[in-house]
Amino acid sequence: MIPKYTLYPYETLPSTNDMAHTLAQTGAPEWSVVVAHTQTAGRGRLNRKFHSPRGTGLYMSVLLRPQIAPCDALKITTAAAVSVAEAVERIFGVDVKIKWVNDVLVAGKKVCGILTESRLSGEALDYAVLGIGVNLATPSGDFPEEIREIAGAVSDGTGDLGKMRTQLMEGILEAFYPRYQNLNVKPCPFLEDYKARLCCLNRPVHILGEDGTLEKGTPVDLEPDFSLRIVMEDGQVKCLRAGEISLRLS
Ligand code: BT5
Repeated sequence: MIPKYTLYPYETLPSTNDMAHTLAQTGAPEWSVVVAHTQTAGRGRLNRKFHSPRGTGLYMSVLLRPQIAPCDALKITTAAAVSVAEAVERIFGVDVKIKWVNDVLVAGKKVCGILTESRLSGEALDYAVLGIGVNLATPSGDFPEEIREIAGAVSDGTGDLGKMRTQLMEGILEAFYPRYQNLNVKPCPFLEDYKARLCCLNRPVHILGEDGTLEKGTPVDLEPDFSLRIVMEDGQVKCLRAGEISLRLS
């Protein structure tokens, strides 16, 4: 089922996430959905840039007001990753994987990034903005040099990209809605779906720490809180949470 959403469409925005924060702070209800044809300051985690060229991407932010503990906010991102994967697979007929924790891959290339930003009111979660950027097609003139090796698209660019954008946006909302309603259910009902799509299990990876340290290890399992159980090169076993580290596939 698709949630009853209110669409805020824009031609150009600095960032759809910023606009969703503005809506949240002026009292907009959840399922307010901001989309833009292009973003001039689209961002990823740690203020990294998310390249958002006009016409070839879906850039959307969903305002949510979940009744969950702040420590469970990561589940919004993981539920969204599985939902994007499912919708892309259904609509474009391609095989979709997830690179822990928030990247969605097709043929080993990143086709989507997800950025969830939550705000607290005292100790409780006030609201969350779920930002999703999907490359529908490769931009004319290709991706910029710095991401050419890693970025990909969900389609070959033939067909009506405008129609695809709407179809994908609704497909993502439809797949996300039931998972969102079950965020408090334990054990997490979408953990196995997420794990089945993980591309990093049982293969060696580089682990980049927050402080810039680089270590090698092999992720062997996903814990119930979505942290990764990793056997480090020296045999030590560590459970690492998103935010503490990022992975580089070797
Ligand atoms: C992300 O961060 O991938 C989260 C991106 C979220 C973007 C959406 S678009 C709608 C909403 N509004 C926003 O302002 N943001 C959200 P992260 O895991 O930190 O990855 C960032 C890295 O991905 C960059 O440093 C590049 O290496 C790479 N990258 C940038 N643009 C890309 C693109 N279009 N496709 C694939 N990779 C990209």
